[in-house]
Amino acid sequence: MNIRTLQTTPFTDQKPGTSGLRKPVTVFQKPNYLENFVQSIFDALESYKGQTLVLGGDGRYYNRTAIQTILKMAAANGFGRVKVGRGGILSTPAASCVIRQSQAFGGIILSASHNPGGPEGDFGIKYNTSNGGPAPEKVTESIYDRSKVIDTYHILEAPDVDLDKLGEFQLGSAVVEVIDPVEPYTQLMESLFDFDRIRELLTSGKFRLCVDSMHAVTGPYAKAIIEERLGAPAGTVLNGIPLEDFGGGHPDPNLVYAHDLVEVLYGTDAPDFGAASDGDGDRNMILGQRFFVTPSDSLAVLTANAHLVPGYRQGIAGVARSMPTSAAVDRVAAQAGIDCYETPTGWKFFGNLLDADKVTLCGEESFGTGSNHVREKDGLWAVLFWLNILAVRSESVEQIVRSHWQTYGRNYYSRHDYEGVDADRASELMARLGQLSPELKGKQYGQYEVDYSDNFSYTDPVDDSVSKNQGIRIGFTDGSRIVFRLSGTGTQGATLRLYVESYEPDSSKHDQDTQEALAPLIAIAEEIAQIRNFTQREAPTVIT
Ligand code: G16
Repeated sequence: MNIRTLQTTPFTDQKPGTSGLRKPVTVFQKPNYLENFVQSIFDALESYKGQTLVLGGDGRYYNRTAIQTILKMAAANGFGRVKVGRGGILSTPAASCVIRQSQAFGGIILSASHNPGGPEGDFGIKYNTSNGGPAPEKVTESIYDRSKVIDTYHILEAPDVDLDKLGEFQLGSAVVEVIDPVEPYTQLMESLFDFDRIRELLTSGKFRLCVDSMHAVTGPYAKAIIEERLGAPAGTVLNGIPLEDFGGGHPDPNLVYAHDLVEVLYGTDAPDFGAASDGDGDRNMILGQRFFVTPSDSLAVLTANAHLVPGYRQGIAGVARSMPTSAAVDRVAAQAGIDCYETPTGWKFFGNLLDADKVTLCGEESFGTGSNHVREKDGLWAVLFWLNILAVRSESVEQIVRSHWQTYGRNYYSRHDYEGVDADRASELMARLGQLSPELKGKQYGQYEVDYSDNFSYTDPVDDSVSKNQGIRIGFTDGSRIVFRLSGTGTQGATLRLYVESYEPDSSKHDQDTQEALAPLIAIAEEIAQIRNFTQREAPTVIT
């Protein structure tokens, strides 16, 4: 066995963002860039010798190369077993599922999620702990600290492992187990949802659906579950073959980037239900016939209907949403008498709440919804949850959402993204807002009076850890809000996110166009933050 210890020098830019380290592929291709970060992960961990590591990614360009390097480094660093998805594939929720089922020490997931792939696209890497969830901040901080001083890494000199053949292979003193990436996840879904009832709906001839995998990782999962197990006709899954560059697309399931699906669902003779997922399978977008369900509403609807789904029939302990997510779910929680937690953006913040059984369902405005079944958000899980509800209620998506608004009121909600703007100017905008915000309380803007304004800080109720500077919130006395944050997942310049929300209890006013309903608040956001001036943009790049 030939373990080599090689000299290296640190890179200064390996600070993990909202969800791991994401950079252009060309950055990861620099000599030792990947090796440094992987060794920094291992150096930040303790007592993993002889233990199991789970490894897989969304199949984007550079996935296979990175997997061979990580396998050899894991073996050289003393892991006993590495479970890797066949072809190097594991969707992010499937990786979380395998970590939990196999009681692994942790896992490494290779993905830049919704960011484009290919030689000119992005790549990413993140570490998940034994609960199956993204490493908490204290772990990502130690990985970053280590990356700043690293001087050697360990790697086994060995031939590449055949990733396309299921089975066990010896790699130095470690065993590499190539596993079916789809089956463990499918079984988990079967244990949560009423597959018989969903199958009845999908084969009834009265219900049509269309699922867009955007040439990303969910293709094989969606085909196996929706077409093969649940009997939907072949061709239900669009763009189902994963490609290293996602077919040149932007695998982000929103109204702008999932245009193939949007055309179908808003076209003539549209199906009853449409859904899309992102690069690594953790995000989802839900559409009815010519009807878009906002992710915030989706979380609220799933919570209100959870008793209809076998896996959640026993009740919901509580719910959580990220701070910029609309407060629609808060109203469901209040009526149900369960706790509702507000966390910073980033799925890692839900981990402690889920582990401590304080919450069962959680979600984010950024097209992420999930539950305690894994510790990642889960795109196909959300699709199956919706299908289960539709099968039981025999109503359309639009009817279900409208009756939800009638019961709880409607939270008009939108996010405006200014992508790839000048990073310094974006930081100046945020710094200026940080200075202004303590003085805004009581100020009047048209009919709106500022109730509170702060830079969101979160104290984790389980371990008391504190996360500061999580976004500027400006709340008005009628419950409306505007929130400003800089994205932690972009790789070019900075992305400014503006989140706008207003609450309308009166059901006779639930038919307004969202942008029109929010126009006064959007104008106030511009007045306070001077977005055009700082971003040099007349309009957002993406509106969701
Ligand atoms: C990641 C995180 C999410 C977060 C999203 C957007 O999602 O896991 O929790 O909401 O990024 O983050 P930001 O606003 O900082 O760009 P994903 O799907 O990219 O892993």
